[in-house]
Amino acid sequence: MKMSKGRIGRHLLGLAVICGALAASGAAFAELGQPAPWEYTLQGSATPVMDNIIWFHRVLLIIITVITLFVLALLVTVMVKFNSRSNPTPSRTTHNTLIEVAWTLIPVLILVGIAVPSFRLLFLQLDLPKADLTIKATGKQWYWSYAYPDNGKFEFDSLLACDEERTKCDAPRLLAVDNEIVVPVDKVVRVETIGADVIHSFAVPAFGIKIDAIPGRLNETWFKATKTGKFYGQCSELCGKDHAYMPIVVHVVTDQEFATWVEAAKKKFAAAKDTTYASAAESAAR
Ligand SMILES: [Cu+2]
Repeated sequence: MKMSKGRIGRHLLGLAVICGALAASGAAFAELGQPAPWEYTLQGSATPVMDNIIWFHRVLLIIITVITLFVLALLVTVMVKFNSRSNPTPSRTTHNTLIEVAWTLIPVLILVGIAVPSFRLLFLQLDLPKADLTIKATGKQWYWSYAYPDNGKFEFDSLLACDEERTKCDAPRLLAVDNEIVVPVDKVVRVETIGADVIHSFAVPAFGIKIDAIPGRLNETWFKATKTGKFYGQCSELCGKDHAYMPIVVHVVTDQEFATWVEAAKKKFAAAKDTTYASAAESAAR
């Protein structure tokens, strides 16, 4: 089958329009802070770190697309112009200094060009700014415990909630918890993570954070949520049979709402202290 150049062009244009429409609809249906059906891009951003991750991802995608198309064009040219039928007496050229220098130097320059924003992003993620509050997240088989050392030293367990009663629960499947992390908006939150039994991983896609919670070692990361709402994450290190059932929910609220929540939480979790899984395990170990 032979296709004219014009027809190929129209097909490619059609494909590009379909891809563009899919990308636009994917973004439109996605709700901030949670996964969406048929989503294939990154989750929307709610922190400066995630803004940077998305930017870097897009830049890399453009670079690798251009490189791939370039290599494809070279391959097609070789196949069409230099096959034995169209080029029966091949050239005996073995070296070309200019091309050899170019194919060494250009990839080096591309890699250096990628390294600069890559390191800038790494430093942004790993260089903790001065924190407004600290949360300690302890990964356990198979739930999370959170402590608020700066706000009254209360702690609580956060377990998967309302999975059997899907109809009563408006949270996304397998992502709701009974006790959510509550943090104020536009504040730098330091997250310390540790594992109580095996390695877990604390990850919230919309914040661009994912950090292992390792027994005997305190890890830390940070986020500054710039939007209010609920942001869902999951344990991201295979940690045993119920690994899929230990979600993370961060509820970002205003300063006022946070202060009110802290007061209520102090009372609620002080009363519940002896009945939490964390405390029960601790007293059992004593
Ligand atoms: Cu896990």
